[in-house]
Amino acid sequence: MKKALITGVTGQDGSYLAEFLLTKGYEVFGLTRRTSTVNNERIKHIQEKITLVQGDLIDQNSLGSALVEVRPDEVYNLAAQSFVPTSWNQPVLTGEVTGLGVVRMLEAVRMVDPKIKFYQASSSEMFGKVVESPQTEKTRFYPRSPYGVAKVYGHYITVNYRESYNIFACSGILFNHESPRRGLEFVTKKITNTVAKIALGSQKKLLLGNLESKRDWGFAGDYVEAMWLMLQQDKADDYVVATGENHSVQEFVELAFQSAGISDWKKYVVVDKKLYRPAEVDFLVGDASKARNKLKWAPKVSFPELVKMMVEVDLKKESERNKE
Ligand code: NAP
Ligand code: G4F
Repeated sequence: MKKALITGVTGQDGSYLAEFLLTKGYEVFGLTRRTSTVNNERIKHIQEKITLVQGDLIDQNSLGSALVEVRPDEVYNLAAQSFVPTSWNQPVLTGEVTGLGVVRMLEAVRMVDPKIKFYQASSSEMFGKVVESPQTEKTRFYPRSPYGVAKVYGHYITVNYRESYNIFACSGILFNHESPRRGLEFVTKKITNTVAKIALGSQKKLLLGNLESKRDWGFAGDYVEAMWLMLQQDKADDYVVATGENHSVQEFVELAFQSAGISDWKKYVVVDKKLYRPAEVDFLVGDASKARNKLKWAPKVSFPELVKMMVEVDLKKESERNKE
């Protein structure tokens, strides 16, 4: 039985990856940090099947201890301060966790067992103000936020540990991926959650920032399979994971309202300039040909299916809440 340690197991991707690895017969361990209230909402349905180990990406010793305790075959480093706007408010924390956290985990791997396979959750935010479209593994990075800058460090230190120490370390450059488990502050979940409230009469307006920016949105459940496939190859490498399609925030809004049976979305949406970012990433679209050819990976859930899935779950949750 293979063992995997997932950092960020309480997050959106961590929860889908843990489920996926269980179906593959893995013994799954998740690294969690101490919090004053329990924060296991996304993994409570599988909590009896996985083992939680305490640790924090800011604390080097806790990472080494976790590896000594678990002795994993594979480490998936998904933990991060992952919300872009927060990275302007807390740039140093973001650098510590999202950037230096990666080298702390890699150092722990190098010290405890350099044969451990390592996956780093890199991001399309590294492309930022894109220099070409679509973006591939070879596209030059131009990050636009402290988060993007920290992810560039995480990416290159992963490549460097592969080249310096021959560690099987892969960087997955994932474009935006969403799901009903997405954090409430991200635009997709904010939209579907508010649309559900508007449809059921408990909220009147949806406040948003830039409606024109475009993203290549996929389904998180599809993307975790690509993470695993990277670590099953003969050679460690870096891969773009994306759908190859992009849509504006406004298109997401329109479809979400439609999915809830509301045709006149403009009546409800208010643009608030305070939600604009100091530097925006206007346009992202990925070319995942390498992942398609080498990993035989392809996304399964389409953009309209994703929006519909998120709205339906939020409508159900909201109507249950209203009954309480
Ligand atoms: P998420 O839902 O925000 O989850 C982040 C996870 O990191 C949570 O489990 C969080 O724990 C944990 N964490 C934060 N700080 C930590 C620390 N100091 N020590 C240990 N754990 C810590 O993010 P996600 O959407 O699942 O994304 C997973 C990874 O992929 C992140 O690295 C993100 O930057 C990257 N990524 C995401 C996307 C996307 O579209 N979702 C695209 C590209 C890359 P708590 O629950 O305790 O807060
Ligand atoms: O949903 P977002 O906050 O995601 P963003 O910034 O693209 O970052 C996400 O994807 C990255 C991959 O490219 C990950 F690495 C990162 O961890 C995270 O998961 O914003 C998407 C777009 C932006 O252009 C933003 O300006 O939506 C626009 N937007 C418009 N109104 C809004 C809002 N974003 C948020 N969060 N809230 C708004 O009200």
